[in-house]
Amino acid sequence: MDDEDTQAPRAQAGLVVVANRLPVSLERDAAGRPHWRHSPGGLVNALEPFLRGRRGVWVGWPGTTAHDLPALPDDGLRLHPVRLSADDVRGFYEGFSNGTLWPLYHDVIVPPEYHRGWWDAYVRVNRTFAEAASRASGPGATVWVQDYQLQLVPAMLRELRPDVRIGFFLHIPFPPVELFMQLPWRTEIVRGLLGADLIGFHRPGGARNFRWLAHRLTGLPTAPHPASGSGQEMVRLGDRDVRIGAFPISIDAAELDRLARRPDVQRRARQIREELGDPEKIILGVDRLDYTKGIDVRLRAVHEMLSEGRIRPDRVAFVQIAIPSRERVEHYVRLREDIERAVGRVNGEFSRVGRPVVHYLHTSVSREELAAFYSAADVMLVTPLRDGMNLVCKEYVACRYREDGALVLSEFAGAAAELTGAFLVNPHHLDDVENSLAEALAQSPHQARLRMGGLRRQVLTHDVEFWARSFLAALSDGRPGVPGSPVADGSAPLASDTEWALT
Ligand code: GDG
Repeated sequence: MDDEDTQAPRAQAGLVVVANRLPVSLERDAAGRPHWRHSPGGLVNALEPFLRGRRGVWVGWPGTTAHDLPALPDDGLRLHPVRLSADDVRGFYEGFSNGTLWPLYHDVIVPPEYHRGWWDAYVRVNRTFAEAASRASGPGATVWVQDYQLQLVPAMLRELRPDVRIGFFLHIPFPPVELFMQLPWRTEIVRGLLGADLIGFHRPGGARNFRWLAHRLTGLPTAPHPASGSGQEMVRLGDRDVRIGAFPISIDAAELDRLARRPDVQRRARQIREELGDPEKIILGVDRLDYTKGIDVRLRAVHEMLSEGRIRPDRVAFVQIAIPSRERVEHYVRLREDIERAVGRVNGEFSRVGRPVVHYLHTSVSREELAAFYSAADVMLVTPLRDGMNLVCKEYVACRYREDGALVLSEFAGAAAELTGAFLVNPHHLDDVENSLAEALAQSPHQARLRMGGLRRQVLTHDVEFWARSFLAALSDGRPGVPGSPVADGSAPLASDTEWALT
């Protein structure tokens, strides 16, 4: 792959997905020779049929700044790489995306940093992505831009290519109005997004916050979308309407259900239980090692329950899989130290030789191994302080084909709105987490079946294909988005709904 690859006008496509990362990563064999490996994920699985069917292209960064890379795989899904320099990665990715936007959009759990240099890199790299998307798009193509790293791409692309249809989906929460207003470049971001024809969020609250901000920051009029019952709203931009709606993402539930039923996966699940010393109950956490995920909350709850004798170290094992993430960003380095100290503390106080209470794996595991862990776990503990959706909880449910097991889920995950049969907890309220965990550990098989049966009906019928299809249908011909996700739902009023002066 040489520089020309990123510049050449390749075959143009009718459907173009633009995401920060391509769905491949670079690996090296024993001799150090580089090769590409597909990184399968829900998004790729969901979009692949649409992309293949329409000779689609995926535009994204290959995840390395190295030169002289091997040719990208071409197995029907065409990949269009965007080249980034080490400076771009520092300013755009580690800086503005993960040091400014990520914490700002996740309730400022850590303070966001505002640096002009990071913003400049964000603008520059968004332009590079917009240009690449423009080159990849055939006349009148549909372009679907993904996530917070690329919020300026819709407007930049529209300027280059007024003929294409542009959709944007935000995978993380859209913040409350007061928090978004901190951002020195708030108007630029809103204008960048308004370049799209359809802007999708996980939750109606995010859509509502955005609509309100778009009006306040640009003075543009807003109105409910005329398609009755769609729950969508519009911002009117002269001769063009931008639609705003909620499209809760999901997983390839049938694929995971099948995987979990495989005899080798079930065998591995039994083996995991044996390897853990055959405890009565296995509690599981699976997350990217991120401060939004509330891994510390779980460890505090488990520690306190052990101290109070509410759970017994010889009867319960807690497995935390923490996937390495953003390891060059300072807050993540500190988080890892804090979590590892907390794990050490619990084990130091409560473990016996050869029998730790907390089994902490700082690694990623294969899809099969993950399904085996989900199958082995009696209780899945998902306690983010804020999460756009959270797919892990849906994956656990998809794997519980026997309708057993229990899900303890934070109210602050987007998924809580759908998974109402979970033990819903406020992760800021330690007693609440502990009481729910105790209840989940003690529930009868009958109660488990009732709860899990309901959760499975939701997850198996609202899968990632449903999500992609709903979004693309709304983008292409104006049909309503996801039923049952109206912007004006009955949820508690947000700060944006209150009297709030803009100075
Ligand atoms: C963002 C938003 C939103 C994890 N460990 C392993 C592994 N995983 C996979 C899980 C799951 C995915 O990673 C994590 O997805 P989440 O949704 O839980 O969290 P984020 O990465 O923060 O995702 C989030 C999502 O975007 C989609 O819109 O739901 O709110 O923050 O699929 O299975 N996969 C494998 N090995 C691991 O060790 N194979």
